[in-house]
Amino acid sequence: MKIKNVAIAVSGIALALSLAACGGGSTPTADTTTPADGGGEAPAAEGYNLVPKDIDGDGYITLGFAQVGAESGWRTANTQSYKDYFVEANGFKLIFADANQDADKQKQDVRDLITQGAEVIDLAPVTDSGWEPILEEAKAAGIPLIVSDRQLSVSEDLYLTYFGGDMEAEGNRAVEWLTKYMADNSVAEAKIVHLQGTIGSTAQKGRSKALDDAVAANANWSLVAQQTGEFTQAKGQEVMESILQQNADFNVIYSENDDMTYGAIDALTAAGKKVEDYIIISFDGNKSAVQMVIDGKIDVIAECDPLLGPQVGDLIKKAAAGETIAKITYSVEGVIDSSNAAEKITVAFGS
Ligand code: GZL
Repeated sequence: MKIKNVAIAVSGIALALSLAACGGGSTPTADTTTPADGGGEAPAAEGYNLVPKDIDGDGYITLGFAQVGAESGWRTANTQSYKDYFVEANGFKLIFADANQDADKQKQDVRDLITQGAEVIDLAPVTDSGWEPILEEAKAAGIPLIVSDRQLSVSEDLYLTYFGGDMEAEGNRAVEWLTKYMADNSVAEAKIVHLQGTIGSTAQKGRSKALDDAVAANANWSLVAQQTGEFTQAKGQEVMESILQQNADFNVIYSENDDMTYGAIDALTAAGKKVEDYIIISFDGNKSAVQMVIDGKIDVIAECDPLLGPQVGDLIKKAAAGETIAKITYSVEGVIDSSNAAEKITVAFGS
């Protein structure tokens, strides 16, 4: 039995939470590495000398956006931030490609963007493997490529810059929150159901590594179940239903995005369980999920900012103007729990 009420009673839990803005299109921090010089004589980055420019002279830079899909509230907000920002009023045109969460289709999407006249490509990769040949083709075609949202394990001379969340850091914030919650509330054991995101995405890899490392380091933590819910509500519900049918004994749910969390909560409710009896950890920070923190259903959300469009646009403009841009820029993110949810819901993204 979770002792959340006691936690509220002894309220004094003052988590040193990052009050960093998230979801409000916050400008990137200085949390960057390997400065890259865009334009001019200097290469845009070590071994990478392509910078965005108006190749066809129509007065606009055409961005080809290779998007993951439409699997979650985060993705919907992410796509909208690009469609809102990359417009002629801001000096851009947009060609949009939706991979429908299909990694192979996405590789063809990038090839198509090259032939369709993209002058810079933004790739949000479904998964992080097998990209080198495609990135080589974009480079050979003289089209600068930006990686956003999820990182790639490729040589830095194959892309201009990365902008998005640091997924392992997000996972570590969630794990640190759970560690403190257990200590402050005398929770003896963490028996964990782990709902993973799309296997092979760096969002899943980073968030899963943080939990796997913590389970290995804490004798009183154990994984009761670990399965992908593919970042969707329907699959998250299906996985939780099957776990409940096995009468598994657990007290913690570590769910790698809000949509799978919604599905898991639906499954618990349908099975007659009291949601408040479980310590529920989620990722992203959709408005509905933040409301569930206020309502006492979700205990903590590790933030992940989807509103990347304006910030990527800013990096493109800087590189096009020959300014130095960092090779990697991570979003400013923190955690949302009962201590700051009322404030965070005022800037939360989505519905
Ligand atoms: C994270 C992003 C993840 C979100 C999910 O940057 O790639 O994919 O956490 C989304 O909601 O589906």
